[in-house]
Amino acid sequence: MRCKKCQEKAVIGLPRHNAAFCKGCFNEYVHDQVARAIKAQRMFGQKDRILVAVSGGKDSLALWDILLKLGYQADALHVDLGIPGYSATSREKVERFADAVAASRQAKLIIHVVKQEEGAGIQELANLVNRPTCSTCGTIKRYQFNRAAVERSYDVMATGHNLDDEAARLLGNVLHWQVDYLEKQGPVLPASVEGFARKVKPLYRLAEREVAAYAVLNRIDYIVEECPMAKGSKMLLYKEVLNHLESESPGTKQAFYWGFLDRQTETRPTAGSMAEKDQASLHPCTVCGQPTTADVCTYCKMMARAQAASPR
Ligand code: Q46
Ligand code: ZN
Repeated sequence: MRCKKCQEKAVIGLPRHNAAFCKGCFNEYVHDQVARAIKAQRMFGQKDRILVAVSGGKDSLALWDILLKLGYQADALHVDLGIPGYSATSREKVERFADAVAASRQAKLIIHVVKQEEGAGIQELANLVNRPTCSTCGTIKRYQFNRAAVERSYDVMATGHNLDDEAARLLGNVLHWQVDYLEKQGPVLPASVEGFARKVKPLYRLAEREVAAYAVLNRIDYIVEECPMAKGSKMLLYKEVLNHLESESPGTKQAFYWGFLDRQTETRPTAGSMAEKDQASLHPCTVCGQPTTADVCTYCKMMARAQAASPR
C-alpha cells in the first residue's frame, strides 16, 4: 500500500476516501480536515480563546494537540469524576500531556475535582440523588464546562466528538424521533444567550479510527479503556451497527451525518432565531445565576438533593 500523495509506504488506508497515507501526509490530512471544519462552520478565529474539554481519551487529547499545532490559543479543562480505577489514570494522562506538549505552547490545564467541589465522587452523588450515574455526570460536566468557559471569558468551548460519535447520536435521535434534539444537533451550538458558552466540535469530519491512528502515530499517551459506566450504553450499540454498515459499504457514516447537516442547513433555525427562542424561556438560576428554564437550575437542584440526602 502506497501513500496516495507522495508514494511513500502508507501507514493507514482510508477506504471511505479511497486513499492511503504515509505518516506525514496522514497528519496533513487530519490537520486539513480540522481546519476545514473550523472554516466551513465558522467555529472560531485565530484570535479567539478556546477551552477544550479533555477527558484523557484519544479524541479530546488529539483535538487539543491539533488545535495547538494549528496555532490556536487553546487551554483545557478536565473534570476528575472520582471513579475508582478510572479517573486517576485519566487525569494522569491529561496532566502528562499538559506537561509534555501543552506547556511548551503556553497552554493551561484547569482541573475540576468532583470529590472536592461537589463533595462526593460521581457514583456516590448519583446514589444520593437517585439518578443514573451518566445523567448525573452529564449534568455536572455540562455545568462545570459552561461555567469555566463563561467565568474565565473563553470565546468558545471545544469537545472531541468525532464523526462516529455524531453519526451514532444522529441514529439514536432518528430512531426515537427526538425532533428537538435533531433540530439542535450539529458541530456548532451558538452562544444563544448571555451565560451560555458557544460550543463546537472540530473533529466531526474525522472517523474514530482516524483520530485513534493520529493519537498513536503522534505518540499521544491516552487512556484506552472506556469509562466503566459506559458499558451497555445505547451509543456503543449504535456505533457497532454503523461500523458494520461502514465495513460493508465504506462512506456510510459520512454520507449519513454530512447528508443530515446539508439538509439541516436548509431548515435549521438560525443562531438569531435560536437565541430568541432561548431568551424567551431562559433566565438566571436563583441560586447560581447560570441560565435555566426553571427557577433553580438542574445542577443546583441536584446539589441541594445530594446535600439533603448525605449522612451528617
Ligand atoms: S464519563 Fe460520565 Fe461518560 Fe462515564 S459516567 Fe457516563 S457520562 S460513561 S461520556
Ligand atoms: Zn444553578
